[in-house]
Amino acid sequence: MELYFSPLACSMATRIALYEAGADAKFIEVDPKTKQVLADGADYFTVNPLGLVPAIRTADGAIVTENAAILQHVAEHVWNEKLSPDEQIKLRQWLSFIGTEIHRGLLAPLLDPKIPIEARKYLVTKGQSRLDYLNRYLEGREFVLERFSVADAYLATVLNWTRAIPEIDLANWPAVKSYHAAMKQRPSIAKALTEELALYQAEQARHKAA
Ligand SMILES: N[C@@H](CCC(=O)N[C@@H](CS)C(=O)NCC(=O)O)C(=O)O
Repeated sequence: MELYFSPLACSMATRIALYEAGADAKFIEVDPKTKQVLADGADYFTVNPLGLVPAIRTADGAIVTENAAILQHVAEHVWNEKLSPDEQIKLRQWLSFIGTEIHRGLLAPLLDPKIPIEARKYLVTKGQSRLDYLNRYLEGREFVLERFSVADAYLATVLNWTRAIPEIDLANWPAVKSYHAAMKQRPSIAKALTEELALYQAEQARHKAA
């Protein structure tokens, strides 16, 4: 399998999921500004016409985009996970919640330096109810489902961005904060974070020099 990623982006969730399985994978870095594959300058729009990471090339050569689809593919075909119908529904529900309410609906726009101040205020206010809901759900839980799943890989990845968003202080949501702290100790997540942080710093230096 090949994973197209950018450092510390949501694509890190798939890296974590692949590390969890000890899977053989090729990681292909995409520069988020130029949309070129770093190694050879290839045009990433030919892989994903939206220019968004992640994308994977499966063992059969198919390109799959969208976090929720990719993560479920990895769970089914790389982890060979057999979920009960109830667990499957829960997994889909949580992947959708993380993807729409937390990732795209709240944190990603707050990381965009071009967001107008009024939109920023609006999102921070609206986001409280999503984080309150997540906090209530995570109280007394170790994982999103009953055991570690690709939903944890995704949630841990996006919560990591709160470090760069002053208005979203996880201390206000203690269950979310302790969940995230525990996730960061998990070997697959710690390894992904360390590696991608170094790549992110290199990316920033490259952009500065350009
Ligand atoms: N709906 C997409 C969203 C993916 C996404 O937001 N990717 C971000 C990185 S976290 C990205 O590539 N942003 C670059 C851009 O917006 O041009 C999914 O779930 O995969």
